[in-house]
Amino acid sequence: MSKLEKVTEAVIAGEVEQVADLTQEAVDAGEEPSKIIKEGLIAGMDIVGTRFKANEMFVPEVLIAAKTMHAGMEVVKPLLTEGESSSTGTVLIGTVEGDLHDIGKNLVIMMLEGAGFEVIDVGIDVPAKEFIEAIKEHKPDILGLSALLTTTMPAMEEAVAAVEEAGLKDQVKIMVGGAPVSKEFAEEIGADGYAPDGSTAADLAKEFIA
Ligand code: B1M
Repeated sequence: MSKLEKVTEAVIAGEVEQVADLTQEAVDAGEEPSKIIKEGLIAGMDIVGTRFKANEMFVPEVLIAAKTMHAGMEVVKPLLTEGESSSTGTVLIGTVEGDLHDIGKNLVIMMLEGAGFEVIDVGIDVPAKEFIEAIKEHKPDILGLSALLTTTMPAMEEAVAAVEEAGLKDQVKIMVGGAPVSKEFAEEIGADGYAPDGSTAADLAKEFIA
């Protein structure tokens, strides 16, 4: 089994203590941090997602796997940001109202930070008015909205509409993402862009700033 496969297996098995050592071993072996994230840690969470869907894994195991993935991320995260001397721009990001999922959002944050962005994380279950208050306070270049449930996609639309109503649309670019979200939906609700994953989100954020 390769070092990255061991990382993947540790995430699936919820080996919180082991994952940090295995991730460090992959780092020491010269694996690229982004490759460790994508082909080790995220790969594990992808399998967990598939098994959860097939009722082969259940909520407590999924939560432990997520915690395990985070423990591995803690090892790689400082390496991602290494060498980035100045901030590329500021992204304010949160999961929309009614939605408690944050694993994907946190991955997007890591990729954004890795690309040199300063990230303000406003958390989960964030109502539109809180996004507006936070935009006024922090004046980010980009607003990132995450939704993992089809039932919370309307809240994403409400957040975009609230930005327009508050007259802030010229000040921030809006990027949306999350499993049920699509490019078409992003266009429909008036967002400036859609990213299917963390690395695309970082690329899109760079395009917005350029
Ligand atoms: Co929930 N859940 N969940 N869940 N959960 C899903 C999303 C689901 C698809 C599972 C299923 O039934 N097959 C389903 C949604 C169905 C739907 O709406 N179509 C679902 C459901 C139904 C629910 C509950 C309603 C279950 C219940 O209670 N009956 C409940 C809802 C709670 C709520 O939010 N109000 C619920 C609860 C939970 C847990 C708390 C147990 C846990 C969340 C823990 C946490 O986040 N802290 C959980 C989890 C873990 C999942 C699955 C298994 C995994 C999600 C995940 O973390 N994926 C998920 C099934 C699945 O995805 N296969 C599922 C890994 C992550 C890396 O991917 O989040 O997609 P993802 O993020 C990606 C991209 O989407 C993208 O980049 C990320 C990195 O590559 N991305 C962005 C995300 N945000 C972005 C923002 C961007 C750009 C890209 O720009 C700003």
